[in-house]
Amino acid sequence: MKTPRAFFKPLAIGAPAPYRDLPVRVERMIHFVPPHLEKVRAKVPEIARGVDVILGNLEDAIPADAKVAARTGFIEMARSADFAGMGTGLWTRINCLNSPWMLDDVMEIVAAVGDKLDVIMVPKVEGPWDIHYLDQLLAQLEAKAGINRPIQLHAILETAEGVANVDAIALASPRMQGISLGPADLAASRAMKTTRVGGGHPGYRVVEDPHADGRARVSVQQDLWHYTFAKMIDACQTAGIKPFYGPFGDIKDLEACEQQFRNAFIMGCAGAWSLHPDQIGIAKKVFSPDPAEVAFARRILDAMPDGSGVAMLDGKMQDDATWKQAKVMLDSARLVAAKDPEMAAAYGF
Ligand code: 1VU
Ligand code: MG
Repeated sequence: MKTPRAFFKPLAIGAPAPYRDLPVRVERMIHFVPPHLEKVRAKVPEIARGVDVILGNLEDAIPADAKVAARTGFIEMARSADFAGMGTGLWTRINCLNSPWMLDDVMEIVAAVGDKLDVIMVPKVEGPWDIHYLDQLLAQLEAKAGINRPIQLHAILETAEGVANVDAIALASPRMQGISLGPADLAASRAMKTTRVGGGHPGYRVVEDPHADGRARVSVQQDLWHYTFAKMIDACQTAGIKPFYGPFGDIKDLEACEQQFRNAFIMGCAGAWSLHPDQIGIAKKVFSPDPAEVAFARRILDAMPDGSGVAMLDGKMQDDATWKQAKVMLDSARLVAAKDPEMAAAYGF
């Protein structure tokens, strides 16, 4: 383990100093695009205007014979627009560390467009050693390319071993920006008996006790992901990085997608992935605090100007702890409003 003083030292001569704090950014949706498809790539500058983050995916869902085309397509895509100028994050998801493509993904992309790249998403992270490896490699490549701000790392939590090590992954490097739950690979790694990408399962439920009169027993679907979310969110918030929900694969089931995203938002996540244009609006709506909740949060802050003491609002007790919750809500709304004029109007800012 590094000493506290060494933690923030650049890992290569000439590499930029690591961030002490996360850059302040709104990241309600990480929109996935397949960069080997010229038709989709052509739409990227337009799509980028309507999302918080655009991500060129190189890993799963890209056919093996299109891996190189996806990498060169991403480089083209990165050059196709001024993402920073429009306030949109530019990310890529590289292939996993034991694949034949990962090394060239990182080396070629950083050399070509490293100055435009905000975050590298790393799949199937098992432990802090995976992050340490990339931390060192990126420092060397940044130094070589003369990049003057660090490229951040985002881990996908999608193996049983990764979940067991999530605290150490979150704390592995000052490059860590956040962690996403990857429910599809995680299900396979855990030998869960599912064939879906995120969301609930009709077989995973609790049934009430039998009734004496024999009437039907109520049975309710439960949340398969609650334990993992809670563990991931605690790890991220302890480390001062951001937790995210990952993919929701039933593209046509917008209602279930919205519910999965909302569960993540309420539990503390900053955003989710959008795999299809139809999921962008859902993420925008869910991960922007609700104007009615923001209005109530303002009333709490107004009722307790110095954040201490006790007050009653609509029959509900408020004290220092609800003041802090209200502050989280209002700070988050202010961040969203600074980027999104429509939401700023809805909040009355
Ligand atoms: O109307 P057009 O034909 O011009 O456009 C189509 C389609 O090309 C476009 N579109 C997209 N544009 C930008 N970004 C996208 N992600 C995107 N997806 C689709 O929208 C128009 C309507 O599309 P559609 O409803 O006909 O949908 P398709 O059948 O064409 O595509 C559906 C899939 C799911 C295949 C497509 O959305 C996609 O490839 N999404 C990304 C998938 C991905 O990145 N998967 C990996 C992450 S999830 C993971 O790793 C764990 C499982
Ligand atoms: Mg995966």
